[in-house]
Amino acid sequence: MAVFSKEKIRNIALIGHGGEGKTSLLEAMLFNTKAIDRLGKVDDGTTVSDYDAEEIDRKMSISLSMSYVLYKDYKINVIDTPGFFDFEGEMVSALTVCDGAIVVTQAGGSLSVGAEKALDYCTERKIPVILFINGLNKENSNFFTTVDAIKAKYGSKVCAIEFPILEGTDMKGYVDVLTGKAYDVSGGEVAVPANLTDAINADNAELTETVASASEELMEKFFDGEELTKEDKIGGMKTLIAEGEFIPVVSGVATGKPVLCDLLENIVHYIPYPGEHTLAKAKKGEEEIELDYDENGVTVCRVFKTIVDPFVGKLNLFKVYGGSVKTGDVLVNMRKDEQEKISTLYILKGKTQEQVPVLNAGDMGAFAKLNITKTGDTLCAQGADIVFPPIDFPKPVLTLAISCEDKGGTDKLVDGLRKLMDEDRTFRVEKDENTMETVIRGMGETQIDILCKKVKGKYKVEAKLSEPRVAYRETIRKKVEQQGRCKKQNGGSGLFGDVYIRFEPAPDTDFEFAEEIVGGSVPKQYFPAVEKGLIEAKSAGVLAGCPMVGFRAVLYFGSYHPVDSKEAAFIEAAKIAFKEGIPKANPVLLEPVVNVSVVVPTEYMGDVMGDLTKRRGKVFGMNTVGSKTEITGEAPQSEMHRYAIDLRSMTQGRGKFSTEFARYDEVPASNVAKICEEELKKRSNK
Ligand SMILES: Nc1nc2c(ncn2[C@@H]2O[C@H](COP(=O)(O)OP(=O)(O)OP(=O)(O)O)[C@@H](O)[C@H]2O)c(=O)[nH]1
Ligand SMILES: [Mg+2]
Repeated sequence: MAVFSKEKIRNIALIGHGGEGKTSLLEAMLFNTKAIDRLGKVDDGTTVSDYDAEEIDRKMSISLSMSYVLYKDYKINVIDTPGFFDFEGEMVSALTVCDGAIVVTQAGGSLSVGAEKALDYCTERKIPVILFINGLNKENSNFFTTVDAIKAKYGSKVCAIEFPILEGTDMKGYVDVLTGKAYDVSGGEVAVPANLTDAINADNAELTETVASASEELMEKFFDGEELTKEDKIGGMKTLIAEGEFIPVVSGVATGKPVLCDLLENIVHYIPYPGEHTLAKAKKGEEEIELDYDENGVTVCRVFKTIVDPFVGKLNLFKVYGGSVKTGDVLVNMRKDEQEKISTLYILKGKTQEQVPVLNAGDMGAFAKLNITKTGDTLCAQGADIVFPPIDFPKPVLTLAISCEDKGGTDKLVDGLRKLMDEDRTFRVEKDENTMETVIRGMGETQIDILCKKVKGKYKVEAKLSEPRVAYRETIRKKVEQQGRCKKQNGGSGLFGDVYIRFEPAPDTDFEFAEEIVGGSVPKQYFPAVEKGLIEAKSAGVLAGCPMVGFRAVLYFGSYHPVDSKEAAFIEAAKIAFKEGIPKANPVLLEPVVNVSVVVPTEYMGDVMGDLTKRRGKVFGMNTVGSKTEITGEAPQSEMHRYAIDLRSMTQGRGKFSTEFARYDEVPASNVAKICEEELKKRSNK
C-alpha cells in the first residue's frame, strides 16, 4: 500500500436517516473500485460495513465502521455511520474527524428527518456536504420532487449539479449541469435528453447565481453580465461547500447494478483534503493551537472510536493530525500521561484489517493492542503536549433500572456493560445515589437492548430492565412536641431512656439536631445516642417509608435512670418519639421536579406544550433558536421517564430535550395514596 500525502486523502462520513442506503452506497463504492469482487447486500448480511452479528441480524448499522476506497491516485477514507437515532453518537464521532460528509436520502419526494438532522448538524458546524439522492430505481421515486422538498427548507443553498437520466426506474446516466454534457453509466458521452433541457437551464441559472456569492470577484463578474466559466463555478462552489454555504446534489442507485456515476470524482473534487480549508483546534498546554496536518511536523493522533475485535482485541480508530505514525513509535496518551507503544498499525475495510508500516498526517487507521487508550484520547510524540477537546457526544436521555434475576449476576452485568462504555460513550451504568438502584442511562430503548444482548452473549447474564424508582422524600409542615420513652426489663438489667423532642419544619436543611436540655434531665453522654436514633429513624418516613428531610429535632427534656439508662435505650426512645410524633406533624410526600428544555421545530410547539401540561408540568417560556423553538419549563421527574420515547414519536425524531434536577415539591394530594402504596410495596419486596 502506497503512503498518501494529505492532498491525496479525503475523509468522508456517510450520514443520514436509517435505512436510506449508506451501507449499500459504501458497498457499491468498494465494488466499483474493485476493492471487493462481490457486491454484498444488507439484507443478506454480506456487506463489508455491517459485519457485526447484531447488525446482520437487524439488517441495519449499529456502530460506525471504517473502510477506504482507492480512486485514481486518491485514498478516500469512508466512515459508514448508523442512521437510527439511538446511535447518533457514532455520527458525532465520525464527523469529529472527517473533512466532509455525504448525506444519503431516498428519492421519496421528501427529506427524511435523519437527513435533515444530518444536514443541520453539518451546516451549523460548516462541515462540507454532498447530498446523495438514492433509490432512483424504486417505484414512486422522484428525483425532482425530492430536490424541491429539500429546497423548500434550504433554498438555493441546495442545487443539483447532476441530473439523472432515467427510463422509468432504470437509471441510464446523468447530465453534468455545469457543462451541459450527458454521460451513460460507464462514462461515455451521450445526447442530453430533450425533456431535461429546460430543467437543466433553470438549475444552471440558479447555480450560477449562488456560486457568484462565493467571492467579490465572481459577484462583480456576475453583475457585469459576464459569463462565469466552468472553472469559476467549480472554484466558487468549492469555497461555498467548504464553508457549509452550498450543498451540491447528486443522485444514483446504491444497490443492484450500482449506478453512482461520478460520485467518487465529486468527492475528490468538492470535499477538501485535510487542512485545505479548516484546521483542527487543540490545546498545547494552556495555549489554543491549530494543527495544519504537516507530515513533517510533530506526531499527533486523535482516537475517535474504540472497537473490540474478537480476534485482535481492542482496536482504536484514529486520525493523524500532524507528523506521521509508524510501527514501533512510542506515543504519549495525554489523558493518562502514559506511554503507548505502537506495535501494529492497520487500515480497515470493515472488519478486514491490513497492516501498514506508516500513516501520514491527514490519514486514518487503527491501532491494535494499546493498553490504556480509548475513544476521545490524544496520542502524541513525547513532549508535544497537545490535547484535543473531548468529543461532543449527545447526553443520555433515557434511564432504566437494570438488575439480574440471579443476585451475583448483577455484578457481572455491570462489569460487562462498563467494558462496553469504552466502545460507546453515549451511555453509562451507575448507582443512583438517591434510590441506590443500578441504572443504565442511554439514548434509547434499542441501544440499551443491544448493549444488554451483547453482555448476555459474552457473560451469559440476562438483564432485567424496568422503570427506575423515583427518589421520593417526606417532610413535615407542622411543629409538634413528643415524648419517647423506652422502659424494658430484661432479666436482671433494665433499659431506660426518656426523651422529649420538638420536631419542626426546616425546609432549607436536610436534617438538624439540637438540644436545649437544662438541669441535666438527659445526661450529656446520651445526646449522641438520641441523634443516632433519629438519624436511623428518618431513613424511613411514616407515609411511604421514604427518607425524611427538611426538619429539625430539638431534644428539650427527658429523664434517666442511674443504672438502667444506656445508649441503646436512648436510641430506642428517640425512635419512639419520631414514630409517634411525626404523624402528628402534618407529614407530606415530596417528589423531585426537573427543569426541562425542549427544542423542536416550531410546528410542534403546541403539541409539546400541551403534552408537558398533561405531565403535570409548567411552561415558563419560549425562545427562538435558529429555525426551531426552545420551550423551557419544569415537570415532576416521575412523569418524564418515557419522555425520550414520547418526544421522538411526537416530533418524528426532530425534537431534542434535556432535564436537570431543580428541587423537591409536594406531591399533589390526589396522587399521594397511590405513590405511598407503590413505595411501601416496593420496600417490602426488597
Ligand atoms: N431499491 C433500492 N433499495 C436500496 C437502495 N439503497 C439501499 N437500498 C435498500 O435499503 C435497505 C437499507 O439500506 P442500507 O444500506 O442498510 O441503509 P443504511 O442507510 O445503511 O441504514 P442504517 O444503517 O440503518 O442507517 C436495504 O434493504 C438496501 O438493500 C437503492 O438505491 N435502491
Ligand atoms: Mg447502514
